[in-house]
Amino acid sequence: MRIDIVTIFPEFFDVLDISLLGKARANGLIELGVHNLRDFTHDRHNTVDDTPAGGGAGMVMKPEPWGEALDSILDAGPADADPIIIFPSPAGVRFDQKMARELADEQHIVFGCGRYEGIDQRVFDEYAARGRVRLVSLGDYVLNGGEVAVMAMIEAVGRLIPGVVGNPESLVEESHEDGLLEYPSYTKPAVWREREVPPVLRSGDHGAIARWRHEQQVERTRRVRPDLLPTELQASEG
Ligand code: 6GU
Repeated sequence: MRIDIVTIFPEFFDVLDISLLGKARANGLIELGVHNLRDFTHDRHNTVDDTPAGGGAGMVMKPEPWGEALDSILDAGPADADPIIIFPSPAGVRFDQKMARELADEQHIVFGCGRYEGIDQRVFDEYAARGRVRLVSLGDYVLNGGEVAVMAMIEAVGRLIPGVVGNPESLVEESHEDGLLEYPSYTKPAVWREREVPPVLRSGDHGAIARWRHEQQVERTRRVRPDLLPTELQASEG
């Protein structure tokens, strides 16, 4: 997969050199390009923002640098990859595990990190007319810019690309993969500060362990995220 990021803070993404994603880049599973939006300006001050049309507080990102940056990335991208452009925005559709799975199948993702009060609407309209554009939000709160959100999305998507996570089985039993939150995990010692590992987990009875874990998943989901419960599990089990 090819990932391009447009940002006024390219250093933000230096951490993608390390950890699982860094290894995936070294292995060639992920190809990453980080582009400084200011490199696509032509004035002495590398201006990327201007006052809002119609007045109001804050500044809006100018369309011209965005157009030049995105054109150059799309022209240089893999041939017939049908790129998808994602603009992180609190006004976007909610990012979730389903979207992460869908994005893991893409060949070329371009992330456009906005700052200030946003990007001139014509940038979205221009690229939506030419291809696939999505505004995507992490949740119902406001970040100063898209960089942290893009980092989260890259991590969620990157680990789903085949070969990135060493043991693919570790991907299936985690929160959100089956629509429920994950069950609690324990390791040795059997007793720590008088707190015991639940005896069923030491029973060797794989059927009982699987049932216990499922019950824990349902109970935890009902307690902290009842909105996630499938309807057949929503009635109390008594
Ligand atoms: Cl994707 N961007 C910004 N700026 N704020 C957010 C967000 C994204 N998701 C939640 N808050």
